[in-house]
Amino acid sequence: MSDNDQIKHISLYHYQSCPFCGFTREAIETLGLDIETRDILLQPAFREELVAGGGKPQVPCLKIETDNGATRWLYESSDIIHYLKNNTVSLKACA
Ligand SMILES: N[C@@H](CCC(=O)N[C@@H](CS)C(=O)NCC(=O)O)C(=O)O
Repeated sequence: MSDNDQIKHISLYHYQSCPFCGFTREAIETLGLDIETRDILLQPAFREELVAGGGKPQVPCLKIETDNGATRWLYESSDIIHYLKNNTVSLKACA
């Protein structure tokens, strides 16, 4: 997957008390992005998806699905925020 691929859907795997998740949610809000959040403590099925797809239960993790059927699991809050700042013009929430 390249950063130029068209984004079809993005979801953030997280939980409320995780500080790194908090930084990431704040960045999403500041950027005005409309992104689905999936709490892995409230919904064990989300934790299973994260481990099966991403390989480990670490949060935050961004699941990026593209129009060509590719899926990328992006860990590390700083990498996630960098990605969102540079690749998400099409996800801006309507005012
Ligand atoms: N360097 C990572 C740290 C993330 C991290 O430590 N997350 C904790 C929760 S606050 C976690 O998921 N721990 C469980 C694990 O790593 O398996 C980041 O900035 O995203």
